[in-house]
Amino acid sequence: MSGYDAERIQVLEGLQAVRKRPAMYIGSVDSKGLHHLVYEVVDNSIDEALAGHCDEIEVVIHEDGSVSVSDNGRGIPVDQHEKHEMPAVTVVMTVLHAGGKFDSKSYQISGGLHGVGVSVVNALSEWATVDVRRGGAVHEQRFERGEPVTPLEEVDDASETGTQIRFKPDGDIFETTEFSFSTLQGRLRELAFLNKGLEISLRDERDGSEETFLYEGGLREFVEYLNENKTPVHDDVIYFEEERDGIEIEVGAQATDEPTGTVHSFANNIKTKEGGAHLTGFKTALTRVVNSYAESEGIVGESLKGQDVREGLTAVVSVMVPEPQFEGQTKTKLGNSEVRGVVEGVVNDRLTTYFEENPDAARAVAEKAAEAARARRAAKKARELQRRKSALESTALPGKLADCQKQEREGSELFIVEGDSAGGSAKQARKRETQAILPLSGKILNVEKHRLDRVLENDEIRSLITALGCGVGDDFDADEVRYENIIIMTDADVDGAHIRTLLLTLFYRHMRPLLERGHVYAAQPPLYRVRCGSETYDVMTEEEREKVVEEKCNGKADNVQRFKGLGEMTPQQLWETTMDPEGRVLKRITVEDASAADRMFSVLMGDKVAPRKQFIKENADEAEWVDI
Ligand code: 0RA
Repeated sequence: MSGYDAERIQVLEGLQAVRKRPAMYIGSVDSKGLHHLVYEVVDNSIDEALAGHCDEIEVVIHEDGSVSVSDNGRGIPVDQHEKHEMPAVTVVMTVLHAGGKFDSKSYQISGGLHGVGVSVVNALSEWATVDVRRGGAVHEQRFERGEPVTPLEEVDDASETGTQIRFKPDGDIFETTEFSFSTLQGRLRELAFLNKGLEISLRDERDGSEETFLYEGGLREFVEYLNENKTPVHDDVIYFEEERDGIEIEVGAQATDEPTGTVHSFANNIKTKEGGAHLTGFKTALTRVVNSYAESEGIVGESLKGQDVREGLTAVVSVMVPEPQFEGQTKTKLGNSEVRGVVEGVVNDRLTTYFEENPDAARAVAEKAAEAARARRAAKKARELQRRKSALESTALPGKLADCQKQEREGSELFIVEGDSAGGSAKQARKRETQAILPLSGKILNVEKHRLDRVLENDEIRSLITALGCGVGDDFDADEVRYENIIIMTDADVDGAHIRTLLLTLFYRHMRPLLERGHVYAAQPPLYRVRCGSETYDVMTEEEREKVVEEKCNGKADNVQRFKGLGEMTPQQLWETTMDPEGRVLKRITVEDASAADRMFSVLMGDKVAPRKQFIKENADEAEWVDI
């Protein structure tokens, strides 16, 4: 087999692979994928423009459904390619990954689905042609489904240089082959903003519509365009560009009176929807520079957050990075970590200078941010107020509460029960007239063990506050409490200890008068039930159990049952041992008990690790539920 035949087989295999799995190369075969074909070809001309050899690109939608992309660059080389034994332009048109991805041009566009190469477009086209104006002649070649059907031929004389690639997408591959003027218009306009001085025109021969984009002002004009229907709070767009450490950075920004703002970011002409290193660097520097300006001018007392500074701001950040790494779900997040610091440094320096030279813009941006900060704080206050108010005023009792029939406080009791299963038993066991049951889900409390103000946001705890009816914190009024006895009924295990500590801390910090007036109790469910003949004895501790067996059963009980938890008791047992006012044992919780719980809570939930470890060592039993 000659080298030529081997080469031909390789090319055919490559084209077949693309046609077999087109989505792997262009993302999809819907309208989005279809338009990607155009962007792929345009990207090659933009590369030629970035190299400084091209300033005009023309895109035409033809009547036959094909699209052509022409540029006035140097023209793709037409001389024989040594390795591939065919003209270089034929290599670019037919060999996968040739002419882009793997050679290291200064700013290759190889993010996401871009940069797969013109050969992929060719493979997915019913037909394609390339015309290279170079060396005084027009060189032309035609392809069908990616395969050359003519040799590269000189078809005319040419005085200028340039490349035109025209292709008709294959209807066997694409769901739709109809190009949209407005879709192409949007991306081409964006590319013209991003590449200042580059003229990009779009013509639709189906209806004669036409538009040309050329922006000498780059991102300055992009921001003006974005703010066209908004009200800027300063006249000029903040603008600068700089190359540092091999990275080109261009920024345009202008504050408006809008309630929201947007920072658009791009890397190597690709819109980085997921942001990345360049966006982070920009935001950090922006926040810092506006803060230091506001401070030096006495504009704010408190510091401005990033969100304050960006409120109403329209900004575009564009970077050109030699070897961009695109990450994230949609490969639209710039991963190159070195870019962050470079962008931050450039924006720091240039924005500081800009503010010194343009005090009107600086003042407008800083005052707008200060205004945003004031509004943010006021909104937060209002939310907090509303939250407290609704916690206090909410008259609807929580759905999980099984209230008692008695309306008066005197003689009524609320059992706060750990877990829905024990709650269910308690609801069956209770004396409806005077006893109310509120089950608390242990799991929910366990995940909320961080800060007490967060605990107050917990739905279970809010239910409790509503059931008690006496408010919390500043709104607390002990006279409003709906029950005479508040009985915490938890298991004698780690989770029970956690919930008890949390509840006692809540009472201690936010409803202390309830403790002072003696309203709060802990139920004392027994650990063992000892049977001896017709007698049963419920006991709280192992010592007690031994004593009962020794003294009441003459050393030998008929049966000893260990209660593992409240949920394991029958409603009858729960009533007899824990809830029946005649037989139960309650422990009244004093302020001192609750204060101990509060201290434990503080030590265990606080930021300091050393006292926490010490405390856990000393109180291994009670503190078992804490992660260190
Ligand atoms: C490689 C080398 C040279 C030009 C190009 C690529 C080129 C590719 C495309 C694709 C679309 N338009 C293009 N324009 C140029 C030129 C090398 C030289 O002349 O020295």
